[in-house]
Amino acid sequence: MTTLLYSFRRCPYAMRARLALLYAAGPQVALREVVLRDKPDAFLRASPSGTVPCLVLPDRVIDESLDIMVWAFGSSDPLGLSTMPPQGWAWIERCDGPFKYDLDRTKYSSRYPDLDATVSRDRAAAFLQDLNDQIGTFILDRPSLTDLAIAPFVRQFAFIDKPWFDAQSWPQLQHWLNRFLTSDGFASIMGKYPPWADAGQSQPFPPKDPAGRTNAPPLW
Ligand SMILES: N[C@@H](CCC(=O)N[C@@H](CS)C(=O)NCC(=O)O)C(=O)O
Repeated sequence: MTTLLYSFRRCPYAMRARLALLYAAGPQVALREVVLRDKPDAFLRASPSGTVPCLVLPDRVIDESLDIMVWAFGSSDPLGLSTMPPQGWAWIERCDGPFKYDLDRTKYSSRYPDLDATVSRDRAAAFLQDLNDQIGTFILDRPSLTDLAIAPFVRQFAFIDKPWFDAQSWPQLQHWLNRFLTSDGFASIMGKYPPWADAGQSQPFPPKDPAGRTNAPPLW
């Protein structure tokens, strides 16, 4: 049985899983694009949480994006991205915990009528200020899984109000995000696939490059 990846193009958790599969440059998986408002039965049977990404291996299911990243780099890691100090995991924890909490309350403020969205945005901005101060070229002193795990969430925040994001004094962060958004890797993980329905066709992922290879592109 081939490995299946249930994914959703614009989900930042699914993006980080696809980035890890791309940069691990292991065997292709069969990607199934899920429509979240109409989840296929096979996905709901496979996924304990009903969330994407969800990786279905012959012997087990991995339902958490970070676990999928670790799994991908566990089998191959040509760029050494998963070799990183505990500091990297601490940044990811801040991103997935308090930053994502405030990001959601900034982006979907109408769902939280009792909260002041500017307070949420200010708290998210404090994290981004720290991240800006941390970034040289990458978050750690060399490219790592930390960049892949966090970039999709900074992207999500930035596009809530891109002119506002661009007007902040976060030059390292803005440059880092821009390099990510314009990279070959980002283009490779953002291909558009038709939604998968039960009994539909999966798509091989990562896509092959023009030379027919699935080599990892250089990091941004
Ligand atoms: N902890 C999970 C969270 C994944 C998650 O929340 N994904 C969202 C999409 S961005 C989802 O599938 N939500 C279910 C829904 O909208 O029904 C992970 O890291 O994989």
